[in-house]
Order: sequence, then structure tokens, then C-alpha cells
Amino acid sequence: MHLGKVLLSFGALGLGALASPDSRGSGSGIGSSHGHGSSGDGSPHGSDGGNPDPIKCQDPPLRKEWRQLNDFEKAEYLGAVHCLTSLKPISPFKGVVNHYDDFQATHADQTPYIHWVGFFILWHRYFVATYEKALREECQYQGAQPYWNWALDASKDENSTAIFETEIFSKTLGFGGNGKYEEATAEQNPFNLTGRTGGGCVEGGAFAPGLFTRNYPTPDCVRRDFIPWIMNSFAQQSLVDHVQAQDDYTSFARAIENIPSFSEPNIHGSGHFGAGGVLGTLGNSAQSPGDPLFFMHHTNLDRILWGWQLKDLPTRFHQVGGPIVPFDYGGKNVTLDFEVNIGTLAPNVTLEQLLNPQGDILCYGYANVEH
Ligand SMILES: [Cu+2]
Repeated sequence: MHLGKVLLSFGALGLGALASPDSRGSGSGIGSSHGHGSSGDGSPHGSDGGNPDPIKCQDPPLRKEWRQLNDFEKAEYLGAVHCLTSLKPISPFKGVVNHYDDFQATHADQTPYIHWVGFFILWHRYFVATYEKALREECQYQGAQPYWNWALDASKDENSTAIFETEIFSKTLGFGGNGKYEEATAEQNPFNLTGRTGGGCVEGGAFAPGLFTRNYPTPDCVRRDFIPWIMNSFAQQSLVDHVQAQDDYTSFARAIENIPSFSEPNIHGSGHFGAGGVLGTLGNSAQSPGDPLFFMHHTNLDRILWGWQLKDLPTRFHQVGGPIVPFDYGGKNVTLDFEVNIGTLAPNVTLEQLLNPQGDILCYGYANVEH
């Protein structure tokens, strides 16, 4: 409960320190595009004349690595996530209590269709951007969605636990650490993963029991189940480099997910199974957004996509591929006009619209794609 007070006072400070008459970048961006056809929406420089087609994305928030944020910014972010849990739900799923739950339930609802498909990474780009928009527009968060670049922490020594000592897992101004060890049944651990160290409720941090509850599908704490060998081996920079060395979107999209097995590393699995393990929230493919760390992990994957796009923007603003149906690599491929939906969270958009983080739909950037 004390954390709430600290966050609140940081928040109050923020209004005075950060709000200025022209700091309304949040007014443009993905929100302003929802009123298709309405003109003059949200442009802070609407009357400068002469430009019949004003740029929609003004002052995009710039995403930073978690440890690039100062304590004030960290508290603002964690406070804004808490704020989402105080807002009414907008999705139709039974069990959702607040707006944070909407994100988890929407992901759970679509889990069978949005992984190991060509639009996996762009669906998640839209999902994270919509979460960022909610933080900014509904919770007065002034910053951008941060990310966790786990490659900075991955050790060559598989069994090292140093990665779990990194700042993001801080028990004071962070996401908290591991859960207490709990046995997993064979049914809970179908891949027979070894090296589990947790499984209980997250200890400390902003999302510990008493501070934060996930409600969907049934109320539970955020659970963590750190597995050092997965975290270290799946989060290596060499794997990121391999994914970013792919020549086209289709092979990029396939490389970032690799195969649904633990016999080969995949960077998407690093945060999910390194921090979520078997019993942790992040390790549950459907319910993983129930741990707020999900958004730090997926924003890093999005940064990796953006870094890859930057190597050839003229092509990579207009290229998609990969299966429509999971694993159907010989079947029908997605095209630029393929529509994705994130339920009631935001309107349907095409993959082409999602290729540009600063286009008609999305509005964000990265302060530094290298880190
Ligand atoms: Cu997902």
C-alpha cells in the first residue's frame, strides 16, 4: 500500500513538472485515427495553413530501455499500469474486472490464431501500442512504453542467475522478482522443463500480492518461475543478430518464433519461459499479458522488428508474409491488406498500416534502437 502512495506523489509531481501547453503529443497518435474521415483532429499545429494533409503522428513518444528511465519515470510508468486496473473493462469476456484485464483476456481469446503465423509480430505490435495509448490517454502517463533488452543481461554461463538481479526485477522500484519454489505436476509441465526455481507469487515490486491482482480467468497473483538456462541461452545477442540478419519479412517472422520446442532457442521464448517458466504467468501462452513484464518483453521484440525494418525501410514498410494459419508454411500467406483485430481494444487495421510506427495508426518511436 505504501507503494501506491509513493506512486501517487510521483504522479502529482509529474503534472506540474512535465505538463506544458504544447506537450500534447498524446493527443495525436493512434487515438486520432479512429475517427476515420474526420478532419482537423488532434493536430497541435492545425492552423499553420497550406498543408492539406497534415501529418497524423506528432511528437511520438520515444521508447527507452528500462534502465534508461530515472526513478521518477519508473514510478510514473508503474503507477500508470496500476491506473489501468482502476478503469472499467471494455471487453466482453466473463471474468474481466478492469481495463488491464481486457488486454490479458483479448490475448487469451486469440492465442490459438496469433502465434506461428505471419502476423504474429505485427499483431503484438498493435497490442502493445494500444496498451501504451491507454497508459498515456487514459492514465495521464507522459512517457513511452519502456522495454527490457534482456540481451544486455544474458550470461554465457547458462546457470548464472545474474540476469535475474538486473534492475527490472527490483523489489522496490521495479517488477519484483521470482516466486517461491512450488512443485509442478507432470500435467503442468508437459515439456518436462528442468531448472525451475519458482512458481509462487512474485515477491516484492509493484505487482506483488496486495498491490496487484489479475482477475482473468479467475483471480490470482502474478507468478514467476525463473529458469536460468532458458533465460540465458534464449536471450543472447547472437540470436537477436541472427533474427535481424534475415533477408525478408517471411523469414524474419519465422526466425523470431522459431519452433515450439525447447530443443532450439528462440528469442520470443526468452522472456516468456525464462521468467515465466512452467508455473509463472509469462510462461502461460494464453494468459501471459497478466504479468505486466509481458509488455516490457514484447516491446523489446518490437524494437528488434523495427531495427530490422530500418536496414531497408523502402522495402520493409511494404512487405509481409508467412502463414495465415499457424504452422501452415506451405499454405496461404498474409498480404499487406490482411486485417488484424484486437477485439474491442481498438479498430481493425491492415498489416501495412502496422508496418509504420509513425503512420496513420501508430505513433511511437525508439530513443535508441541499438539498446
Ligand atoms: Cu502473444
